[in-house]
Amino acid sequence: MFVIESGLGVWAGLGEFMFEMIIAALLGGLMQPGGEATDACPYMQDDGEREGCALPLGDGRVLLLHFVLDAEENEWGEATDRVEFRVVNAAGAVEQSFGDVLESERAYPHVEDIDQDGDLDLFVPQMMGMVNSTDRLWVQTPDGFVYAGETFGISLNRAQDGLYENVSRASASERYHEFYTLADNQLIHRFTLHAGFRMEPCEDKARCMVWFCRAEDAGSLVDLSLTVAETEARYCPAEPELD
Ligand SMILES: [Ca+2]
Repeated sequence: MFVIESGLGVWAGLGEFMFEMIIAALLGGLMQPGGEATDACPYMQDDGEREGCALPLGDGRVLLLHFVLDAEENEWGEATDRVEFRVVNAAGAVEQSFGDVLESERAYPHVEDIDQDGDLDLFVPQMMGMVNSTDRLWVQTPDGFVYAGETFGISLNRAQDGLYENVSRASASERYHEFYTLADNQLIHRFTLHAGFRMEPCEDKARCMVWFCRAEDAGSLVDLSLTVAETEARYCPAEPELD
């Protein structure tokens, strides 16, 4: 890593070779325009406090992160952190500044092109359990990042019919499959499928392991022109084979 000790004014007058080096550093998410060296964001902080870092957005643009400890208070009156973002283009100009709450103690925000439109979108982690977490999603648009909504589970993924799915672990043998739509930069929860194995009385044994999948929290099915039966038939996962 290297550090350029110069302000933005001097920066504009640098030679072509230096300029290319700076762009290369920006592409790697290593340096903040204006001089300060910035590391690429890790996925998780092992110990200590999170430090400022950068997420490459492509085309020489980077998303710079700055953490403000104990800046907010959540609904339980607990102090939580805040993260400030700056989108900086290849010329070193700030395109957008915005911020968000960051309730997760260890996880860093990360970028991923969730809607596959070629622009990286931003996930800001909130409450984290052993497996599941809540993330706040910011979709990148031509006008910058726009807050879209919250998602809960292991990770949000594209599913069939333009829906998005996030699977959360309810227990060792049960999962919740949360389905969303993402349109007009709004992530909207549509329905939940509860699936897994459970023990039930059966004929030849006292109890048997039985596969189940049922729609819950399905108030938005009407908007999707789906009945509960159609939803379960179309979106329930196949019964996995047991060893
Ligand atoms: Ca995208």
